[in-house]
Amino acid sequence: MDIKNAKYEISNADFRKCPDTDVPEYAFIGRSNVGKSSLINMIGKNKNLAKTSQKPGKTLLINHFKMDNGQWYMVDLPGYGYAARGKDQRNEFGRIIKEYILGRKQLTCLFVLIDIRHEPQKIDLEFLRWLGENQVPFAIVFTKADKLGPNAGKKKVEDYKKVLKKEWEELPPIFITSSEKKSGRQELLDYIFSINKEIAKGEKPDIEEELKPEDEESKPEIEEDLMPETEEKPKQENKDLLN
Ligand SMILES: Nc1nc2c(ncn2[C@@H]2O[C@H](COP(=O)(O)OP(=O)(O)OP(=O)(O)O)[C@@H](O)[C@H]2O)c(=O)[nH]1
Ligand SMILES: [Mg+2]
Repeated sequence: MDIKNAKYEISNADFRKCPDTDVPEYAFIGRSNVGKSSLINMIGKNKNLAKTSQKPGKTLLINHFKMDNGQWYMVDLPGYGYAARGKDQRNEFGRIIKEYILGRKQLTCLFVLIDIRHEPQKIDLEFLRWLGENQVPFAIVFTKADKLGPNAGKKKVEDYKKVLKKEWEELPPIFITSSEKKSGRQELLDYIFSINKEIAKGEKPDIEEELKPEDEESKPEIEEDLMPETEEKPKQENKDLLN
């Protein structure tokens, strides 16, 4: 099964102003530059759907993309962990993201993107822990798989799982993708469509809502660490998206 269409709808800094819908919504998050916007473009089959950039810190707002004439939505979020940003901006972005994740009732699954080349990073592990503590359903998407050979990529993922297993009883769904090579797209879509189908049937989707880290003690300092940093103000930079 494939998408019928994908269309940019709106950008917001406040989740309360996001579209008033009652359909499932899938958001994409991860460190700045990990490839969130590129992945949305791959899924949407349109390289101009979401704005991408070689420089980190491109996406600064909550961007809604209407899928299949409004049957479901994809949401592009700002990245976290961009060390060049100042503390105030980190907190501001942290607030935008945190409020969206905890407050948006339509959010059905959060895809957390991780660059397949990197060793497990503290900021990502802490973010996953925070999701678990707040019972936010999520899946992990490894990006930029084309940068490694298939075997090296699989090994990286296995190593990552080992690290996760130290903390998590059960692992979330895991996907390996390359927006460059357009790989992993169908697996992601199958997952999304299977959840949409369950929701349409009125069933509670069987996703990782109950995932909880084993160690409840170490609370991540999400306010501080969650967000990217830039020299620029978080102004309505996505004006070019508002078309
Ligand atoms: N080789 C390769 N490059 C990729 C892939 N996905 C994204 N990139 C590149 O990585 C850079 C960042 O991509 P974006 O999609 O803008 O990343 P983002 O996570 O949305 O970044 P922010 O909005 O700044 O947080 C761009 O130069 C992309 O071309 C991929 O699968 N393979
Ligand atoms: Mg982006």
